[in-house]
Amino acid sequence: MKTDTPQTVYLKDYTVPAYLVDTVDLDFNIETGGTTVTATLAMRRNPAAASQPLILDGDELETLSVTVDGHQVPFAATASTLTISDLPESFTLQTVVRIDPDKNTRLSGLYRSADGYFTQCEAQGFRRITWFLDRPDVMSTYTVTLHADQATYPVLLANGNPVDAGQEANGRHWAKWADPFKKPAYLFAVVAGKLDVLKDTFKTASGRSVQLAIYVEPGKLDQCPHAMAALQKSMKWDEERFGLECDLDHYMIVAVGDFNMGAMENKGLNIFNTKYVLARSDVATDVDFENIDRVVAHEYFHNWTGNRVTCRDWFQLSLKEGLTVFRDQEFGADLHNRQTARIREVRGLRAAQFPEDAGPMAHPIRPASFVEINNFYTSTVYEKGAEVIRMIQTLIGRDGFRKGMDEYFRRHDGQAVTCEDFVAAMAAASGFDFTQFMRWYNQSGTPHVAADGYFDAESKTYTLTCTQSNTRASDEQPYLIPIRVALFAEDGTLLPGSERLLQMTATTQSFVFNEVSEEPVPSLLRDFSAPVTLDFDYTPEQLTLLLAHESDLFNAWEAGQRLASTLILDATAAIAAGQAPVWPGSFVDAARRLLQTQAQRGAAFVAEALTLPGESTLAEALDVVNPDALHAARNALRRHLAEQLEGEFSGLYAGLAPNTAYAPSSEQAGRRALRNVCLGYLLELDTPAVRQLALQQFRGADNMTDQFAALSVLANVNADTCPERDTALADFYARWQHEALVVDKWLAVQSTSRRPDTLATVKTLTAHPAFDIGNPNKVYSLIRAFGANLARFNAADGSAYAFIAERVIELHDRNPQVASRLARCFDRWKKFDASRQAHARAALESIRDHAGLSRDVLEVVTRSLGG
Ligand code: B3K
Ligand code: ZN
Repeated sequence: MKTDTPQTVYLKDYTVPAYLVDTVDLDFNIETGGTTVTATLAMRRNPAAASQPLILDGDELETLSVTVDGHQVPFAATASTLTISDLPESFTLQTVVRIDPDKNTRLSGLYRSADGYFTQCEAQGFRRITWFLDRPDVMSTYTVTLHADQATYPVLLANGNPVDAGQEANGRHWAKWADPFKKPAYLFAVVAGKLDVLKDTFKTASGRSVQLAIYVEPGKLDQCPHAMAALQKSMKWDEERFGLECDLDHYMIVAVGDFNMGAMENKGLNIFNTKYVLARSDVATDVDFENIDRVVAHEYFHNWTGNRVTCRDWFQLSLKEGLTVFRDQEFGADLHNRQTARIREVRGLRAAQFPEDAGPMAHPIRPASFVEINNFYTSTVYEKGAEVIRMIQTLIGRDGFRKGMDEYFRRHDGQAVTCEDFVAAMAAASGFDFTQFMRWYNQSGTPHVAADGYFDAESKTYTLTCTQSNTRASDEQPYLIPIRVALFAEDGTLLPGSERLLQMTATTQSFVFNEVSEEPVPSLLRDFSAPVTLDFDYTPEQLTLLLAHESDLFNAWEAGQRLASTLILDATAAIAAGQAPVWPGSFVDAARRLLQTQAQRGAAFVAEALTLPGESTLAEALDVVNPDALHAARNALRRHLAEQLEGEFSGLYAGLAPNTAYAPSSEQAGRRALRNVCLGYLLELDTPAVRQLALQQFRGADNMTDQFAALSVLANVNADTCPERDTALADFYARWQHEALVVDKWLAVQSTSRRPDTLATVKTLTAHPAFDIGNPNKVYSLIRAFGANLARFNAADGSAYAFIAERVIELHDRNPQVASRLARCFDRWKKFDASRQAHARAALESIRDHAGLSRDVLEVVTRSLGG
């Protein structure tokens, strides 16, 4: 919808709905040129609300008829509301509307994709299908009938159970579905298409049999088994860990290539981006396989955390999202490798959520206001939200948390509730006082903790003093911060009895450790026990000790990241001042020792520990970022390590060569990850021999992980001519041009390249037949990924800012949600020098001043410009 004047919605203004909808009966007549939707709603006045007219939500609906109890009634319609006054206490409202899913480029509501029609209703897409009270606290029981041409759309699906089906005149057919569970409209879904299906079953703990089905584009059935196995594993895991059983007879997943986000948890009829369903070892990487496990689990877990208990209003989004991300993280940790999973979660949080929390779109995990709710499906609501849930578990223990979950469902099954309701159940089950903890829901910004240690040899005490500050607003209240700590002796042994969970509640607080006979090395925030930044004045020797000896592998990794960050940031300053960076030998020695711990600590861990902090994470530590110097500094350290450890990297590369047939197991994935990290370092040397080595791996690989890793390192080769690079890119496209998800990888590997000519390449690729601005995956792979390429997006001449701004304008009306995500590339523009800021401001203003800007983009751009 074009902007009227975008309204801000406030949490504090919440009121209960004026009317309730007990049952919904929908009839879809899908025809070429338009779909007619007849909605029959059994409604009644909400006894809890004051008497007022009925105001229904709609968007781009052509209204054909409105009747109440079978009679035409007067109504007042605007583009987004339909108002009916003087209604009885209870009544049947019937509306008939026409919609045009073939022209629905926003992919919200009912829309067309290659193989048929699909829906996306969260957050407010249902109103693009029919007039409704489109808010999550209106829950109803649905029956749905679909009519369509049988040959073109043989598969007709809706939520719930199939109850009837039949033929109609003119080669058409129909199917009727009934969902026994009450649900909010955002969980509604239908599909009409020509799709292949993989079927299986799951037997629940109580012995019921659930029919499972995964629907995909014809010809893709051999890419479904991994997702099916993931679904079965998720169902089992939720029974074991949380005692939660699947409540459905039918659980369907439908994969679609045009989808705005990852997947959607519609009751019994999940709709997924193909990216999180399709996998086969030659087309999907280890990371893809793991992501599919996580996303399939995530949507399945929503069946309880989101669907059975849903959100009262959209401000409570983290109630279901933070909790469900935490659940999928735990599932992933149990299924794969707990410690590297944690490392990757934190890496992701630092790369995306910390910058968000420090930028113009910062918001608490429960925002207090929004203009467009789709702008708040953020890494703060999701990933920081999951960290907040994790802290609850840390504070009350795993058993306490499980009891709290039981209590939550005992109290709220079938309801639409708030974050307070969730925390109250946790409090009731554990006896823990969460009053102060609730600030995590209401304050934004990443808290900072400064820690200082004092050892008193005489009293054998070690006093740790911590001071917290909120980086955004000094007038905000201190948080309850759980800080997991252990103390280490100089020889690297853990001091007995020193492992503690500190609960920091004051702005400044001291914690005393007794019976400490030597000055210890504190290991702070073990397992990343709170989403904060933490400083302690470590010496490089202390960090080296933790990297080598800390048994909490997260903090061992963290020590390495701290060492590397300091070096890179110092080198950035040196390079900016025209000096050469200096690298201490001790760092190389530490890296060398790290390589030797592969057998004990696992290849996956070593791979993570050898991966330097990313540029966007490093940039957050700087007041003014010189992106070129930062980029040069990080790469210089990589090259230095490669030069010093060439023998080790080559040896490990050879030693880790595949010795069994490919399987996406975490053990094998760890070996591949480390081997490919070695390859990456070797390519820093950019000799003819290492280029050949990469090309050999590219050609010889029997799996996408190794093939793509080789392609990625070649795509970074900076030399003007690099035949290996050109060959690999060309061969890859020639081989995979018909696999859309692999083409996405091909686009992303070029848009994220370090090469200085990347913008030119990206521009050229926008005209390539492989690119389609109407497909979100393509836009994310080529354009948005480029926007996250710190050095290239922040080119000094502002050319990349202008390019992204043009793409945002090109997309804002066609697909506001995707355009708005693209506009977020500008989030950190104020971190750069005045000249870059001037270019970025001009680009943002060019978007803002575009006539009729969608409110999604307008909200992001206005906030970015500081309005
Ligand atoms: N709940 C959906 C996200 C919907 C996004 C709407 N803009 C997917 C998920 O979190 O599981
Ligand atoms: Zn979710």
